[in-house]
Amino acid sequence: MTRRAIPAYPDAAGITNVRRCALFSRVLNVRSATPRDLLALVIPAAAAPETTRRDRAEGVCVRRQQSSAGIAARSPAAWWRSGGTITSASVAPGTAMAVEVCVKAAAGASDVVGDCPFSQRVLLTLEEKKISYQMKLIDLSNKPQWFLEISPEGKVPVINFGYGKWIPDSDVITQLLEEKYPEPSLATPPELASVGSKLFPSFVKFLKSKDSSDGSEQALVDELRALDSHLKDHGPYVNGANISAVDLSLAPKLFHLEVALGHFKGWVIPEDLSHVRAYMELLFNRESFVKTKPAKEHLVAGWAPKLNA
Ligand SMILES: N[C@@H](CCC(=O)N[C@@H](CS)C(=O)NCC(=O)O)C(=O)O
Repeated sequence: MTRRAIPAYPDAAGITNVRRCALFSRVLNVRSATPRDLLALVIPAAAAPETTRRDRAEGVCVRRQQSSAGIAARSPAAWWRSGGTITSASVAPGTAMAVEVCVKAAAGASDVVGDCPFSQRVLLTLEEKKISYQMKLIDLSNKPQWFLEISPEGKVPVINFGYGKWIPDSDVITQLLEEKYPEPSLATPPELASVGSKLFPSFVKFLKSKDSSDGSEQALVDELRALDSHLKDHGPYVNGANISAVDLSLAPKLFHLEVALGHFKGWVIPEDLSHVRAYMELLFNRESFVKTKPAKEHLVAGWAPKLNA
């Protein structure tokens, strides 16, 4: 099928082409609307009522140009080739637009989630806020062209709130989720937002280290000890009784730390760091975590090539 851009045309409703494509894509559950998709969506109402049953079910109203020749008399393809245009599209009030999120697929198993802590952080936030979403798994070793178009840096996670614009970066995404879906609140007080922020780089340095005297193990233990001490005074979560955004950022990283260091170095978190250990157990047993975590073997497979790089 040849893909063709939706033609520019005057739009009384002032809806941009980007938004219109997003609407069609949403209705059709496809990445981007194609001529055929549009025809399938727009034309079925042979008697030319302006909305199709599917449009109405989805709360999307598509209006066709009432062209001189009369759409009903033409085949959809002929209509499109002759430059048939869609004059406006709008979303009915109250229509919930689907949230779509692209996350990393497991290496060698493109139908399950992979080992990206940033992707899992976003999934955790969606789960904890009980936002329904469509997950798209991206094989980062073989990125599809459509993915590179929506994520030019080729990175996951990226999210789309239903209006066609794809937004990258887990920091930005989780902040937007908090703004758009304030309940339940996952806001972390600013003074606690950086608790544990050096854990991940310290873990990666130690994991990759081939020199046992380079201090990387001690640096990691120091970071864990600082977190332990914070949790001892303020726990069980970083902000006390309730989970918040900073915990959802730390949870996947601590999971990577535990699984990867256990596998590659036979290393475990020192026993005296009991608050960190209890914290991890609490996080890893949450329904949201169980639902979004990568399998241990995929996590290990994801790290293996990086250790020999
Ligand atoms: N700062 C970004 C980091 C995202 C990131 O580095 N994602 C990795 C996967 S975990 C990625 O997409 N890498 C591209 C690649 O491997 O080709 C965020 O927080 O979302």
